[in-house]
Amino acid sequence: MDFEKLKELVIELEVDDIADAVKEALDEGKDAFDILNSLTKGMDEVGRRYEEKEYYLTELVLAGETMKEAFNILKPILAAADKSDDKVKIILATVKGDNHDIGKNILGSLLLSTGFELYDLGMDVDENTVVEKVKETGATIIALSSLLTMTVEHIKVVHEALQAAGLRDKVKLIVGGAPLNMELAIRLGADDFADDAVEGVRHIKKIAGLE
Ligand code: B12
Repeated sequence: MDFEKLKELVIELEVDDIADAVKEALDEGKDAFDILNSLTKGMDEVGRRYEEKEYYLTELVLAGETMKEAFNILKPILAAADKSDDKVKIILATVKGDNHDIGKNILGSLLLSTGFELYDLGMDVDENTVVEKVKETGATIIALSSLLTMTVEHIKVVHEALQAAGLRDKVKLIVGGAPLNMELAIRLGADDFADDAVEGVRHIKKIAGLE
């Protein structure tokens, strides 16, 4: 199972075959990160086809499902790559009103494999859920994803809810997603922004004081 074929399976929306293909690649000794990377490249191409109007919403949904099937196989392996104790706790969520979670899930998988204790709240998450989770877990990092221009303002809502709860100076808030950049992120009350998941992990390590 070569990497090009894995990428093709995402592009061709082979939701029923992807899990076996990922298993096959793992059995052959391929690295879980490299597999994830090929799948992400496939997803990039799906996004391009959607923008070019070669693919429509149905295809997008199927591509999302295909990625999820693959993640289910990869997640425990990525998580097992790390064995350290005393992990930094991080809350991950896609903001309220936004149902895009593929990028968030990639970041989550990488964080799990890099030594964080991850609390993934899913998508369409409101500010109170985030605040409650900070109280419950004592997490020191919050990572929010927003793919829609319409929903980026919700980052500010979370920032303000944390302030109101007296928690804002106890946590670092990092955000990501295509409509964002550093300037907008800071304006919305975040501490940091990163372009992609790999960069995101690097930034998160830094703000967590790990490097
Ligand atoms: C797949 C997809 C969907 C799927 C989502 C499936 C799922 N489970 O996620 C479905 C079909 C559900 C969907 C729905 C919609 N979508 Co859509 N979708 C996409 C698409 C094609 C790809 C997104 C994706 O997964 N990319 C692959 C991942 C890997 O990349 P990513 O998400 O950008 O994440 C990377 C980085 O941004 C970063 N990152 C992401 N989050 C975070 C967080 C942190 C903390 C950090 C550090 C980094 C980080 O790291 C990731 C990996 O490197 C994009 C177009 C595109 N090319 O991006 C449109 C797009 C995002 N969708 C769009 C729209 C408009 C919609 C709909 C409103 C369409 C509609 N008319 O119904 C709905 C909204 C539903 C809702 N309420 O959320 C627009 C948004 C425009 C805008 N700026 O507001 C886009 C840009 C398409 C377009 N050009 O019009 N969509």
